Amino acid sequence: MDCNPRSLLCILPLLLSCAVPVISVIYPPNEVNLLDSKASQGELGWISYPSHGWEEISGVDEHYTPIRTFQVCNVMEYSQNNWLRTNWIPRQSAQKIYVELKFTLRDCNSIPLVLGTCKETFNLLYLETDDDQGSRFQEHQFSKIDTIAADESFTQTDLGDRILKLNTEVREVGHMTKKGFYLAFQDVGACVALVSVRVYFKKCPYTVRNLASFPDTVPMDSQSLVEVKGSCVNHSKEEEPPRMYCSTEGEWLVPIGKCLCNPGYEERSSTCQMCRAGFYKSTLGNAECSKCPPHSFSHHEGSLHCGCEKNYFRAEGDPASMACTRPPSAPRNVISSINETSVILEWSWPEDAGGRRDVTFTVLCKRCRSSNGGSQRCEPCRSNVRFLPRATGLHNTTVTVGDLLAHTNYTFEIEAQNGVSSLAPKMRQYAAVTITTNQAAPSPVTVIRKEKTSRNSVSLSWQEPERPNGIILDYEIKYYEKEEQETSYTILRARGCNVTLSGLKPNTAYLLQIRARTAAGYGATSPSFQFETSPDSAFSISSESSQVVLIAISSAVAIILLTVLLYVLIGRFCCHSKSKHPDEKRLHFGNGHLRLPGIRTYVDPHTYEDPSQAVHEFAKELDASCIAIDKVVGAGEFGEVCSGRLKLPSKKEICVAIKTLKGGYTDKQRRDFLAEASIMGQFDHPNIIRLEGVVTRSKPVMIVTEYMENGSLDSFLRKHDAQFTGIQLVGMLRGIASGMKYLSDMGYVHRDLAARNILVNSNLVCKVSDFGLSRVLEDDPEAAYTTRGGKIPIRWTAPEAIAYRKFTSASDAWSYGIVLWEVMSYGERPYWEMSNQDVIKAVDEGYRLPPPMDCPATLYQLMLDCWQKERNNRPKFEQIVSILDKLIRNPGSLKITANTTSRPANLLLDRSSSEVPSMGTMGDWMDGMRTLPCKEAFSGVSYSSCDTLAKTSTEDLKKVGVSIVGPQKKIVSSLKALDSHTKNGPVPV
Ligand code: ACK
Repeated sequence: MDCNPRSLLCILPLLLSCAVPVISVIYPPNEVNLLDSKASQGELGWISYPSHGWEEISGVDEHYTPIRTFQVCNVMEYSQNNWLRTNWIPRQSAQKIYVELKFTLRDCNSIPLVLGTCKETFNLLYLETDDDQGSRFQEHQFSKIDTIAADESFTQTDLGDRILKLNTEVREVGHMTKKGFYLAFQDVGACVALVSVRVYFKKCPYTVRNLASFPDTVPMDSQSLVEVKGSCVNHSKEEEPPRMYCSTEGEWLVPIGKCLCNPGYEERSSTCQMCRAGFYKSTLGNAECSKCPPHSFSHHEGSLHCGCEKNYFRAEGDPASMACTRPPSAPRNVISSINETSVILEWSWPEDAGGRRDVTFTVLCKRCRSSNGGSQRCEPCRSNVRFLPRATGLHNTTVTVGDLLAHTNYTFEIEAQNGVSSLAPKMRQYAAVTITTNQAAPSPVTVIRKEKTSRNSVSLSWQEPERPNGIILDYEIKYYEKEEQETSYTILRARGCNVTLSGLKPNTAYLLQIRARTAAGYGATSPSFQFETSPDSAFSISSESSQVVLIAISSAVAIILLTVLLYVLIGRFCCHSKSKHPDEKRLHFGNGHLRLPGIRTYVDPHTYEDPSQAVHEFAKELDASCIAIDKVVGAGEFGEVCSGRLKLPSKKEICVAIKTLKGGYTDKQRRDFLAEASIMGQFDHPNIIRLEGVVTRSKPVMIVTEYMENGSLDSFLRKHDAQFTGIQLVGMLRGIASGMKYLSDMGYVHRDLAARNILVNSNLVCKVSDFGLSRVLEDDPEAAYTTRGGKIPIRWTAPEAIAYRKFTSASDAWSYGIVLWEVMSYGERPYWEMSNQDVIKAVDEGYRLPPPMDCPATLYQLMLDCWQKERNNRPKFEQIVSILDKLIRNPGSLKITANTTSRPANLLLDRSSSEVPSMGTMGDWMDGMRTLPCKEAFSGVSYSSCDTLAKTSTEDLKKVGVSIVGPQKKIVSSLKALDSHTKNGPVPV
């Protein structure tokens, strides 16, 4: 239809024939249509009254959607009253309805020839009914809603054309109560086209806010809001009751409260969705699902937490977000420092803490004993063992364990634990350390008894301390008058557990305390013990008391005399040690013996007030310009050891070894370093390393000694395994023994005699080296901490020196026995790889090193003699030199080798169970015989050859008076051995 504005009927804006795609109209979601004329493609069937008034025609809307429209344009006629009534519209839940009209309306001016009846409005009316009244129509039943006028009828184009304009008008119809209603359009003479009629009401549409769903809600027609309760969406829970208000305009307002997704669910598009595999959510909340932490997994959807991988665990309090963890590895580098009967254990943090920070340490104490079969039997330590700060739950990597038993083996198991250790008992690891406690001072005397009391004396006895921790050497008894309160007291010593105190005042109260002393020192003092002397009943002194007085007087005189004598001796001793001239230092308590004038003795440089004075007394100061250093040959604790040359004025250049003191030393280090020179400088013997001099006035500080081409004996022997003849070895040993004899004659105890401290020159001459004081041992890599923080080279040291630091020439003799073994085994490590603790134990239990391969029996016997437990039974160095001299003179005797069948499987020979026959030289053997009952019988008998002796039978021995079974057997077996060796002939030298 051509829409010419001049054409009367052109009131529709668009043409029906225009073929364009249909665009469906989307209404706002809060509007619910009750009627939409556009939605109907067919006839709407509305009633027109009169029938020539409103007419239904098809057309297109502004979107070219086919629509049904109504139009009326009876502008040429008078008295128009044309009604158009809709079908009955059910109200549904609406209280207020909206009517949206879209229409075009021609203004009367645009219509040519119009006769003055033309109108530009129409009326909108409604009728409420509870049911459809069909075609029944009565005008007066309708109520007017409004008169509808066009806002604009035409729009002026740029070209001056006027285009019909579509008007939209919306009217509300107030509180509806009936089930439905009709709308009516009354035309009173306008030219109008009703393009669309939409009737709707507003609602708050279904929505989900804060995971709560709110249903479609029809608002009230008044101004008040409708409060609506929400319900939590699936898999969610109310955190706070969700509510919202629905406004009259169909809008949701003020959401309050919310719901949260259940564990295992997360919020996705306003719903709670299951966590995907590999994710978890353990809590109620709107957080997203989290990825499984390390070492955990979730194979299923909706996991609340992730399971731990194999060998990984989660402790009870561990959050689900924490990685699964495992027990820590064992602590590392356990170090024990024994101090008497306590031990400080230190260790390093485990390599793997299992992924946790809550690592603590637990120390388990076990007391271990070796059973007869050699296996260890351990039992938990006594409950009174003290742990400082405690045994369990340690946060630091150290603990002090006290109140252990002395000389006892303990094993400590140190376990690192964390929060999951209890969940994996099989995975728990610990580090163990075995220690043997040292000596300890005795525990206090607790029981003291009064045996007898008189006026002037009292006899007391007491019980030995519960834990003597060694042999009690004596007791110190301290007593004083109670009234004097310790301002003056008397101290006595007693060897046994009783004492009589005399010279006491009658009728007086005394307090007394006792403490026991062992090699480890004094124990704690006993509690004070009070006693009273009897009252003085007579004025005269009884004969008994006069006797006591006499004894007391004579004792006092004797004590005074002794004190004076001692004072004189000690006074002289002190004067000498502090005097300047070495020759004057003649009186000394070297090696525990009073040394007599006329024998040169060693002077401890520490007895000098200024030890550096000692250096200059015993060592020559060299000018550094006389020394040329060639190369470094080794390293000592204080610095490098170099080889070089020394050229003194008017002397031949000689090769020297130069020990240097590295820079940055302390005063003490300098003193200790030079102490060696002070000691060495006092010696002058072919088997003691010779001191050439020292450099102290320039830097570096140096000690210059003769050069020993073959270096240390141990490495030298290892380099030349099995390359020497027996005689050569014995020659070396003789040299060492001779050097040691010299040292012991000087009163010097070496304390660290070992092959590594013997130097060998190009002529295979062995010289004792490495002197010093305590630092010799500190220096020695073999030295291990044992007693009171001191270091001792366990494998070389006599048991008494290990146990209570009794270092004497006799303990040096023990060490010599070990050197002997080292030499004969060409530098083998004594006791191989046994631990120090095991060595101490084994030696203590009587085991001794077995003879080295091919070791002459005589030498092995010498070793065993050096290793006598009783130190006084060990040979003196003088005797050792003499034995070796005799061997050298009679090399054939070296042919007899000691029994080696037990080597190496049964490495140690049980000396306690097997008597090793003495295989010394004939001379030694005869020397040995002197201690036997038959010594007189042998004297005067001349044994010119071994044959003669070998043929001696038990019977023969009986004839000469040897009737004791032991010695007879010993002699015969010795003879047999000698016989076999003489038959084999002498060893070629
Ligand atoms: O076994 P060696 O070569 O001999 O290595 C050590 C090193 O220095 C550290 O002590 C060597 N050494 C020590 N004193 C002397 C010396 N007087 N002559 C030659 N080498 C020596 C020792």
